[in-house]
Amino acid sequence: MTSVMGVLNVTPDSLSDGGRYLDTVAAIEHGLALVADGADIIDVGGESTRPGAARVDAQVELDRVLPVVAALSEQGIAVSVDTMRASVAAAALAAGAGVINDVSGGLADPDMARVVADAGCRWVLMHWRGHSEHMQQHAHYTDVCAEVAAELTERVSAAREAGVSAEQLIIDPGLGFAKTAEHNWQLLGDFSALRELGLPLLVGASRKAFLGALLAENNGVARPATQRDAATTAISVLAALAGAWAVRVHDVRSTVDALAVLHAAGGSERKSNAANRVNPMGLDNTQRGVIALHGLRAFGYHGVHPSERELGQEFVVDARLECEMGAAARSDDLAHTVSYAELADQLIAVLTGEPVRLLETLAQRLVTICLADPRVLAAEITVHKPSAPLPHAFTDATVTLRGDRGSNVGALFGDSGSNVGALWGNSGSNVGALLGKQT
Ligand code: PMM
Repeated sequence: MTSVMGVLNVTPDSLSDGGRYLDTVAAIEHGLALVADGADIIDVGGESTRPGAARVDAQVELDRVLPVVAALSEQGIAVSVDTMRASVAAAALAAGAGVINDVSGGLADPDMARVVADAGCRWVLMHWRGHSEHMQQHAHYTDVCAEVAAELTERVSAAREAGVSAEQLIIDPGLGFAKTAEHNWQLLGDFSALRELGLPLLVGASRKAFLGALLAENNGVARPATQRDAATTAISVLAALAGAWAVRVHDVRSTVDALAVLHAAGGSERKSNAANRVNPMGLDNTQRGVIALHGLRAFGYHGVHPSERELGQEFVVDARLECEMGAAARSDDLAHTVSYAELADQLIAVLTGEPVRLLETLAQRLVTICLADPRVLAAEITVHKPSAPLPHAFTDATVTLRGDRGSNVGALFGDSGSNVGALWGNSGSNVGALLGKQT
């Protein structure tokens, strides 16, 4: 299920809640209220990023966010901090935050990648083209979906080069940041280019100006920010159907309610465009099945011993995928199911790729690959290392790891390990498709 990130702006000037929670006590109370409403994580920000906003001093930002981060974290609440500054991120992490939500995608502060790499925390890389004062000057694209995906790919590469692992990263298209309303709708209509990055997706549409414009009065007056929650909730549902990892919203309760309905109706387990085409309502037409691959073999260099790193050895993988396969069963079309040939290629690429020390880590990477397809509801991987360097007679050494689709606070902080890739589809499911557009 898609997680809900509640917005807590400790600022005087944010778009819809500026000034309401500038006082520390009021901010903490609001954070607790968002949790009571069902938020999975609270995103605490101390610097407004509304279009045209000027920057604040690092110390001012710190003074605003730190007591709130500390108070909420102390109560066991999952906290992210919305900051572009490495110094603020480091202090917030020390105060208990578990996620850095960096709207600049690491561009604003060259030290951010090091802080994140050292902490091993999750890092939201949002698409960004410059500070709020001037960002709308950069809202020029030929193909906004392709360009946003390409620029985020660069940010992901830079993060990886700085020592941040893929498991730490989350991407965000940055709706409203150097984007016109039309750009935002195009991005929401087609996530396929972003999906190619293979990372969890955060969507932040809440109360943004493009919704005010959509809902404007006949005389052109935009709908006020605080009256855009129903439209925001509709986007959150569409984002969840498209496989988003989380939505960032002000009105947590209505979002949680809407996602509960989606879940009860089976929508959060049916993100496949293909499945929806076969049965657009799709509420009672699912069939679960198992796809398995046994004895997939490849030569790799994983292991703790230097000799294993140097000489390599054979690894064998068994994969068992629990899948939604009603659409394929009805249509007899390979496009409607998980291709085990393609899956095998992807698993082999991991086996023969970057060496890791532990079979557990290897198994986790393989589970993540399996769960990247939205039709896979659960995946179990067994990795065999029959030639492990043991001074005894033995036939096999294995590790088995299972990952279930779904997200929770543990998953947000990466400690369940298996859900990172799970929230992305790779079968072409997207909002445009859900709205019946050709993509
Ligand atoms: N939008 C705002 C602030 N932080 N972070 C992420 N990751 N994604 C967003 O879309 C985003 C963000 C601006 O909205 P606000 O002023 O209402 O908080």
